[in-house]
Amino acid sequence: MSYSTQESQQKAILVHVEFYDFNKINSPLNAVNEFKELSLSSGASIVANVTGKLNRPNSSLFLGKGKAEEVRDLVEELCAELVIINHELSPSQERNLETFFGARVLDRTGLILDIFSTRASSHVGKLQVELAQLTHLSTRLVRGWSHLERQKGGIGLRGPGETQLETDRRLVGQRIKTIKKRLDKTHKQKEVNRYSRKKSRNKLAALVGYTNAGKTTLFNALTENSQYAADKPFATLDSVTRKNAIPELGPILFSDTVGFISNLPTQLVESFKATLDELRSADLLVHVVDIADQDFRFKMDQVTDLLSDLNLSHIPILRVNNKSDKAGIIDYRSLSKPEAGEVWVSAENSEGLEELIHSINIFLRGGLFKGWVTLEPSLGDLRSELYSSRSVIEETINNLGLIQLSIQIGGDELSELEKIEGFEVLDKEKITIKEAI
Ligand SMILES: Nc1nc2c(ncn2[C@@H]2O[C@H](COP(=O)(O)OP(=O)(O)OP(=O)(O)O)[C@@H](O)[C@H]2O)c(=O)[nH]1
Ligand SMILES: [Mg+2]
Repeated sequence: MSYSTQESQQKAILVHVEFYDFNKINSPLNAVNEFKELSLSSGASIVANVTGKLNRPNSSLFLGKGKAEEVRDLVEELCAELVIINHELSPSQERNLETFFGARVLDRTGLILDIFSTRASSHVGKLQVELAQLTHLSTRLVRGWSHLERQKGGIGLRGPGETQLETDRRLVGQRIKTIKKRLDKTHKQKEVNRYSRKKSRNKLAALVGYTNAGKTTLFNALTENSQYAADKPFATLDSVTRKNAIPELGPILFSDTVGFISNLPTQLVESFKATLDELRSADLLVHVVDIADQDFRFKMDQVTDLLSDLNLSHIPILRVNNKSDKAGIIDYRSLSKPEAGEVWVSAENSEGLEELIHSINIFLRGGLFKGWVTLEPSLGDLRSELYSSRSVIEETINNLGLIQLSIQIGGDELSELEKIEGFEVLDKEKITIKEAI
């Protein structure tokens, strides 16, 4: 894995603590590794890893006295500039630790926000991250940064941090208001877009999942796009929606979006309202799981919990076990159960996608049908619509002079069409994706 090196990488000590009491049965095996990846992603140069076990957080230093002293000694010995703690700290714990260590302290929330700030590229994405960072900062503005290298920027001080730390709370409050107003505006625009989509009868399938599961790789395979996919956390920040590139799927749009992570900072969830609203309007959620990851069960549960926190549990969900190639499962495609909404794929090799497409057709369109229909001459508009939704296979004129079409279409759409006067179904049969054209 390679990460871009910064001009001056900050020497950082990583601290990860496990709690005896708080450990759930289903906890990640590789939490330390994920923490390392996140820290490397932010451009830190890791000089030491400290782990420990605690009964409960210490109210003033978060860490136990002994552990805090161990870290302080390492800071001195290794000339570390930054201590990153893989947990959420209260503003006072962060402040106390900074004084105790004589080095800057960043908690998990600050770390994730920092990565987001380096990844945001769209206007809305940047505003969303800025809002989250300012909300996080506004509770921490009292601390004395003067002895620390705030001028340099650096991890956790990028984005608005560099300038906004100079200002007082009142200004931060004003900026938060302005951003919220701007986001509201884009939010309204998105609502208009959603309305037009509903009117055009396009269905929306949103790809969701833990960060690095392969959502963007799958999105690219399904839409023939080339969005940025990479082996690092939070490669995607801005959501994109595109038409699918598969004729058998008809009028279905796919949305690729930001990945989830355990203990996602609440500021981020709130700030990313616009992105998450995209999910709210989805007709189907496609949960992409990295089946080759030893923590896949834990990560799946995290995603399911977050979806339920976001009140999205009512949307039908389909599970895609991705990276089946990497997991070394032989003949994984035969494990797919499209009717039950679980398929095994390799997005990277575009394998198993037929079963996925079949499953999406079942869930979103009431299955796929093929048959002959006739249209009265007055239904010219409907004929064009069928062409533009890529439903028509063949066209003839019958001996009564009526347009006769061979179509391939979703069951739900066909039921709607059957209600139209002048549209007559001559024969129809349910088909699987393998029988589709
Ligand atoms: N072996 C293998 N690697 C895959 C597969 N799908 C994706 N990958 C790799 O996994 C890494 C992450 O893929 P992305 O598509 O960026 O993942 P993502 O879910 O969009 O990640 P974020 O946007 O960061 O949340 C990339 O290095 C991909 O090449 C797969 O089916 N098999
Ligand atoms: Mg992505």
